Amino acid sequence: MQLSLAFASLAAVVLRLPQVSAHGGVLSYKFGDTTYQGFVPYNTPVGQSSIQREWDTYNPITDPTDASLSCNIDGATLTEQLSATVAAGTQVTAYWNAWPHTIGPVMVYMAACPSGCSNADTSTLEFFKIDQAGLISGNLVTGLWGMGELVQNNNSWTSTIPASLSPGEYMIRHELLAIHTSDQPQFYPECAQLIITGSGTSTPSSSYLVTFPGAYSASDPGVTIDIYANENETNYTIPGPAVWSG
Ligand SMILES: *[C@@H]1O[C@H](CO)[C@@H](O)[C@H](O)[C@H]1NC(C)=O
Ligand SMILES: *[C@@H]1O[C@H](CO)[C@@H](O)[C@H](O)[C@H]1NC(C)=O
Ligand SMILES: *[C@@H]1O[C@H](CO)[C@@H](O)[C@H](O)[C@H]1NC(C)=O
Ligand SMILES: [Cu+2]
Repeated sequence: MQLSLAFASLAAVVLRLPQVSAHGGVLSYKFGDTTYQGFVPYNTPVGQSSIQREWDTYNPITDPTDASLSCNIDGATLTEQLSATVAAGTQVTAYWNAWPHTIGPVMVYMAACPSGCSNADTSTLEFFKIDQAGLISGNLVTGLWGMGELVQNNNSWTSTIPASLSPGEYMIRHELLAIHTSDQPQFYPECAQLIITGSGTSTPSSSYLVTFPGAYSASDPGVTIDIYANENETNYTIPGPAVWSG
């Protein structure tokens, strides 16, 4: 009995490894000099405390209108949900697992949480983009992408929180969009909660604000794209709104 149970759990681990190694997500963050561990997926949320919202799988979301596109599956508030207190203007670095994909853009969004982030249904938040990198040089297939730069840079991405941003509670949302498969996009969104401090007074106007789902559609040129059929193209249109820099 004990032996067969051990075999069963071993089999479960072995079966899970391939999908785990093929994809992933943000495992930790650094704000200024302070490191915060993320939620640990594939583990129970019970007893976990993190600034990150819960996410349960390394697998991508492949539908640009998926209900979980805001903060991954399932984006829930932890019972011991933390928020990082960070001054506007601070650099934020997100660290992924050993990231397997190098083709596609990196996008970073924030959203104010008018009623507090821990109570927020993330699909109702109005996100604005603070950073992005698409096709940096070369062509769609052999060129350097934001995601390639992320891999070269220790599987990490560093952005700056706009210095003039008005203080308050915010969600920060990192997103990778892998487009190396010609049949479907792969979205990897990750959210964490922040309390922004400072004396800034700026907030983005409505033209910068989007919701997830809502911001993207399958007909966006940067979402549904066969890079191999257009291998010599050197232009790429990053989906979503323009970057708001404060
Ligand atoms: C590379 O990333 C890991 C986290 O994945 C971090 O612990 C380490 O400090 C980073 N190395 C450098 C040189 O930044
Ligand atoms: C890209 O350019 C190469 C060299 O000119 C050419 O052989 C190839 O057919 C082109 N690919 C496409 C999809 O047009
Ligand atoms: C690149 O530009 C062409 C011509 O303007 C356009 O048809 C195509 O959709 C663009 N590609 C992307 C990925 O935005
Ligand atoms: Cu993957």
